[in-house]
Amino acid sequence: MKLIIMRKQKKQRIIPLLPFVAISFCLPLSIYAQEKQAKFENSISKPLVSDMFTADPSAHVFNNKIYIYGSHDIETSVAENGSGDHFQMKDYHVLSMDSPTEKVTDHGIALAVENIPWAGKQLWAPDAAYHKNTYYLYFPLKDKEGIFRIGVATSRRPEGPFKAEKEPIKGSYSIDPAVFKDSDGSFYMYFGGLYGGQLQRWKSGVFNKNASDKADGQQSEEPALTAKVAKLSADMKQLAEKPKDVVVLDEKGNTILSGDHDRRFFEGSWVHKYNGKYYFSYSTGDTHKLVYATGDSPYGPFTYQGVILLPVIGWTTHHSIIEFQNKWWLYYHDTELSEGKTHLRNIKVTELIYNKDGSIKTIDPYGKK
Ligand code: FUB
Repeated sequence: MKLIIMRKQKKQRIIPLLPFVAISFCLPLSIYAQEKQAKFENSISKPLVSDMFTADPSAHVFNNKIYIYGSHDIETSVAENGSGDHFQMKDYHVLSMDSPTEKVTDHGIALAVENIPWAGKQLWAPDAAYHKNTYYLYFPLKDKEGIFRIGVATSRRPEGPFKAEKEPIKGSYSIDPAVFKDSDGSFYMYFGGLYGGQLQRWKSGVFNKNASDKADGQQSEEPALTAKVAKLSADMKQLAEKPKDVVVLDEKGNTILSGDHDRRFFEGSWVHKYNGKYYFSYSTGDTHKLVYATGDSPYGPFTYQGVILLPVIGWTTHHSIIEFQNKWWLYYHDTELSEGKTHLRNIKVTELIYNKDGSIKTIDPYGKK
């Protein structure tokens, strides 16, 4: 009898506990959702475009207007993985603004994957440049073998439409081209990205199709794999030299190591010049920061300085920096419109402020008071 009562009590104790167990499994999720919502409410800026998903904004000032060359994110049935296979973008739209605070004009499709003769799939973060009456759109795309290459397309107008060259840029690989025009008129292309961006597969100089996408392919004490830089040819359609490493040093002059995920290069290069110094900025990928390093030459070496933008909600972070009417602006993205879907992002803009010593004030994307 005693035994039966005890069993009954145990059962009763378990049954009332069930809802609490269920709630506590759901709780972390709903707390996370609430935290996310609260962060978005505290956003320092709102999505610039809300009728489509946009990302990876490369902003430029052409003819006194701001033109934004970025990714056009889309829904996909491809599952999310560490190689970024769910980023299945198929075209680019060029956007323009009369000033960073005014409304955005969407100029429609500027280039689509079906119009690129060498295309496989996945149009990732592009950039653009202007030289001698022609606008150049540089874009990463997997070729028919699934290897990321960088292509170039041209137009007489900043908003396109752009016509792609028949072949990718010779000797190009990996992702995220960023083209910088120096004060002497030379153009440099920076590129590269880890994991799905395939940079670690090129470690030996040739593509290693068996290397893993999920790791840097490096020991943590080795110098980190880093972005590449090469001067562009006079016709803007080729690399004029073999790409060199963009070396980032720490405060003691040592190369940043592969294990230093808070500071090592991951993807999303951008270069701008301020008071005669070259600023190389990039995403740290799996630690989700935008950081920068400064140097005295477009080739570097660059010395790590600090964080420009704290992590946004979403996995990727990607930016550009421009000067417009004597103020500096940071274009970036987060996932406010899709409430956190990593591959459905929206571009934003906020002012970038320098301290007197040329350092950049760190921005908290959700730091609205
Ligand atoms: O948009 C696809 C990829 O995500 C870009 O190429 C990376 O920079 C990251 O933002």
